[in-house]
Amino acid sequence: MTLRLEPLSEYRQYPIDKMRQRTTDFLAEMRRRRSVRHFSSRPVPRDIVEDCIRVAMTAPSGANRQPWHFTLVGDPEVKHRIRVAAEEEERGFYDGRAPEEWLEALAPLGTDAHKPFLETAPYLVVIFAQLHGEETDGAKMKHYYVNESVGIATGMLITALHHVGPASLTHTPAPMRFLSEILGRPAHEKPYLILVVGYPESDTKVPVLSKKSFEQSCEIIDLDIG
Ligand code: IYR
Repeated sequence: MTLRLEPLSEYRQYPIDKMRQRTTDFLAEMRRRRSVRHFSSRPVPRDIVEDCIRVAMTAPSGANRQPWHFTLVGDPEVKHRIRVAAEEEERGFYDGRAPEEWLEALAPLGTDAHKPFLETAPYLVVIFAQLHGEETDGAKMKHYYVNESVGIATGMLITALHHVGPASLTHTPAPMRFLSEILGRPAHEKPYLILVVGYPESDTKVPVLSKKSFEQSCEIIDLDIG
């Protein structure tokens, strides 16, 4: 493939004060995001979730290979099968496989092996990471930085959904191979994460959690800092 260039015509710059207002607003908006574990069955319009997935698909990726696949599941019967299989794995995790230290780390989140939200939430976005792609002739196409690329796309999906309105929950039953079987995905696509999408149940409670301070998570190396 050869390099073809075009003008950066869609990029927008804002005056500094406008940028400040935008970061202030966006930070406040993102600080309102919470993972919820109790979902209402109230439907979310599918086109809205589809558009949020389209946002995720704009993510940067290794060599622009876009090594992801999204399966959007709204069919109650398929959600039921996913719930049954996930709860079986989760029981194995909570009743034996998980080390005590891990269970202690999870205690403040109040999670357990029951995953009713996999059925009650109107949509599950099941995200797969493609270990390689396919050329039009069926030959293998190499993918690069697969985990980084799919992680970035997933973060953009979570951000888009929050910006638009629905709540979401990242759910990672381990192991997740059952998702490939239920959803008929090929072996070279590794189940990456289930994003549960819907409205929170009314009066939903969330755990009291705090985020690290800016200084705990970010160091600045600049001329004006001692
Ligand atoms: N997959 C399990 C356990 C779990 C693990 C982590 I790390 C979490 O942040 C939350 C849950 C479950 O979904 O319950």
